[in-house]
Amino acid sequence: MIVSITGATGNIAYSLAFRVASGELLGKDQPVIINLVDIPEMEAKLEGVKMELDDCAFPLLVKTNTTSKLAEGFKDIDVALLVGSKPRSKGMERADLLKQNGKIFVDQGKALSDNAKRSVKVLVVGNPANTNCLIAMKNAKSLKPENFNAMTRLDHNRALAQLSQKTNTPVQGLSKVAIWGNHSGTMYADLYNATVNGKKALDIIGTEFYQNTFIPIVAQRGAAIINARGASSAASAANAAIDHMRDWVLGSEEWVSMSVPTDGTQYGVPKDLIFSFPCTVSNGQYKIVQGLQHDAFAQEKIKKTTDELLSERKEVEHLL
Ligand code: NAX
Repeated sequence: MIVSITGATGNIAYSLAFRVASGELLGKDQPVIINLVDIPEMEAKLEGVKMELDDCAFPLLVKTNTTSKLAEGFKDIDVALLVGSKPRSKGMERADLLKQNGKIFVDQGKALSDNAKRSVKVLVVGNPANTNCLIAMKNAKSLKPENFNAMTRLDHNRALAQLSQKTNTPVQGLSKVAIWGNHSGTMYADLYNATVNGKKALDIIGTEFYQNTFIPIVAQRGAAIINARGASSAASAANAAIDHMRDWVLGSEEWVSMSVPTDGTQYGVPKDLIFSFPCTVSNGQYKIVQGLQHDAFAQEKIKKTTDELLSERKEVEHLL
């Protein structure tokens, strides 16, 4: 299988590429070709990443290609991990970031449409991930919306980790955690159905702690990492990208949070957004978990994150 990684000389890719090559993404018996894609100024550095991948002598790594041409980087690929984007510079407004990065995803959507396999699975990691994903999807005229996801798995994993620590329970004892909405501070980390060794999580941690401590910790975790490490999440983001794509390809009966295209029929969320829901996956197809109830607190949270996604979409309407 051919896996393309954009932003391949960046921090996340420096962890991601090596884990893809070692078989952690597609399985320990699946040979892979990796296409490392970045902008022309990064070509020399791309070669350096390739040299290090070569030097690992990964048995499953058939070949590594480096390129700054999207048509080459996306030719016949099975998996696209779209990590590359511009970081927000000093004084830059979020709207400017949306517009600048939005343009990148117009070109990438078109190039995927023209070059990738029809069955390609595309995961957008580069921020603002949900809206970038919408732009890529809308510009990939010959692919289906279902080919496109954005990443909220890092938020999902952060919620699992916090619940694990609070209840002193290993992660494998936890189930049915969900992230709804946007990969941003407005995301809704939902524990209403979550269980800890089969018992209701909320009965153990209490609603007060859940609403006033747990939710803000998960929502602000990215900023806390930057404060502590002096750099944004990289290895944990790469790990989440591996988790998301591995489950999408190989399946998951356990709920996993995936930002997927909406069609207007799911939990009252408007059509044409990329919105995170709890999902299960089988045969390479994700399915949104159906029939969940939302109380007034949950409804308000979901409305807030939906409104944010609608306002982001408005900012980039001309790119869709
Ligand atoms: P870096 O700044 O280290 O790397 C970004 C890379 O993208 C650079 O190599 C740059 O040359 C490349 N790039 C820029 N424009 C490109 C283009 N048009 N085509 C291909 N490559 C291009 O950032 P890094 O720490 O790796 O983070 C990458 C992205 O992930 C950022 O947008 C970041 O905000 C986002 N994140 C998303 C997360 C999520 O959960 N969805 C969490 C982690 C991370 O914050």
